Amino acid sequence: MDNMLARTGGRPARRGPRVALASVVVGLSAVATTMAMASGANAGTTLGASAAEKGRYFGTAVAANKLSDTTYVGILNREFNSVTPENEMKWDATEPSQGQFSFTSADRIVNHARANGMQVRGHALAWHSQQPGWAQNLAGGALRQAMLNHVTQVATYYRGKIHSWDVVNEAFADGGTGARRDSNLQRTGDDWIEAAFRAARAADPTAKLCYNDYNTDGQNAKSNAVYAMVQDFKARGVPIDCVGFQSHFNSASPVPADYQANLQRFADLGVDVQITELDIEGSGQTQADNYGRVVRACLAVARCTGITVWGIRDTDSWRASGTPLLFDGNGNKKPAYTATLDALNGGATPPPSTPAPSTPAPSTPPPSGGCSATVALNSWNGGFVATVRVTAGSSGTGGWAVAVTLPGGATVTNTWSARATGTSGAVTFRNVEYNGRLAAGATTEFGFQGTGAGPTAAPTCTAS
Ligand code: G2I
Repeated sequence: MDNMLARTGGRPARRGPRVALASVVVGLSAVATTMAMASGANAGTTLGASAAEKGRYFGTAVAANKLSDTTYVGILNREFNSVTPENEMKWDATEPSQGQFSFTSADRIVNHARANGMQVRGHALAWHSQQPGWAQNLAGGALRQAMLNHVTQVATYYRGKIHSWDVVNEAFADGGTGARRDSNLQRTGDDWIEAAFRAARAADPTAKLCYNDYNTDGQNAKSNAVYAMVQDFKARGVPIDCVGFQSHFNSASPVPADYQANLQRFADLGVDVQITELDIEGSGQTQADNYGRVVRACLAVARCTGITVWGIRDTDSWRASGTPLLFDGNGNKKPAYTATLDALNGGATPPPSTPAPSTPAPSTPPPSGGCSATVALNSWNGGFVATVRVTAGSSGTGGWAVAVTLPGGATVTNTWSARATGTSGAVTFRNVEYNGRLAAGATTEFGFQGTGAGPTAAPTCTAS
């Protein structure tokens, strides 16, 4: 980790496949420029650098329309190494009309992040709130298909650029019941959450997939229900990698006494935990002490991989009157800032080491000789994403070709981790430079997206 941090200028190196690594490389020259211009941007003197020394990220929610505010951007670039678009990736922003996607505002944030070596948390793919009007008016199968298409399209568009996605946001009810929140999505069936996670994994196998919620920060009926869901998902192989704890605190909803224990019990289920929307209303030393507690709790949990505050200056907050953030309206550091930085620079804890997400290993044994391929299909009305797993036989492969037959009317529009010959009918996908050579029994994945119906016949694989 030390080497990686040195190479990334104190920012946490991204784990994961080539696509992700390329983004860090792209970001490096810009990071160097930024850091040369910034004063005091050394490890231990900014939130991001200090968190990186502990193997974590420190992020903030960002609003695209503030990226022209020089004070705002100055603090953002100096202090943070992760961003979450505050509203720009929500359903109403990204698909204002059904099937018409709009990524302009979200792209401004993603491009700023990548140019400055920051990670991006995607927020949020499926949520009962901030739905476009057309989705609010849907129900049943039509809504389910629309939601899955939305998840697929947005996660595909940002494939390789997102560190973690809030796949499903706030799906459980408040109060003591532990029930699901009633919503149009919930009324499509209890399995809507796992369907969303499977679609997100198929669309972007490189992002960590999170469930995100509030009032789950301590042990209570709501967090117990989320815990049971995560436990069930892990047992059944539903792809989930992380749980986000929003951590919006004030006097009515203070930092719970069992905050750290609650993070730990989720981590013990085999997921990362992240503090995703931290803000604490108050002022002075009391507020500072609370920030210190939250940061120390994260550092004490090995799989607590990062902290995001929900805005930069108090005036940027959704709860501005509660002055809940680390910088005042003029951009000056508050006591809460100092307490946060001190906590990040405090006691040593082992950095988290978590594997990159991966799809479950195939249950079938590797074929003898040659290679085999299986297709996982995520379809909606008018389109599909296919994820193809290639498994080398007993001789391994120097290269491979997978032949797929598409039904009439279907067209391949996008391919990743393979090169396609043809776009309709019989289409052959060949390995790219880095994934052709497979040891005996080893696997690799590629994917393609298309319009029309996806393939139904089994693909054939030829090794070379
Ligand atoms: O409510 C705080 C957060 C709770 N967890 C999920 C987060 O996504 C949520 O963020 C807030 C944003 O900070 C607000 O900025 O979500 C709100 C909506 O649920 C956002 O507020 C909206 C206003 O309601 C809209 O009127 C406004 O057009 O912000 C929009 C953009 O400024």
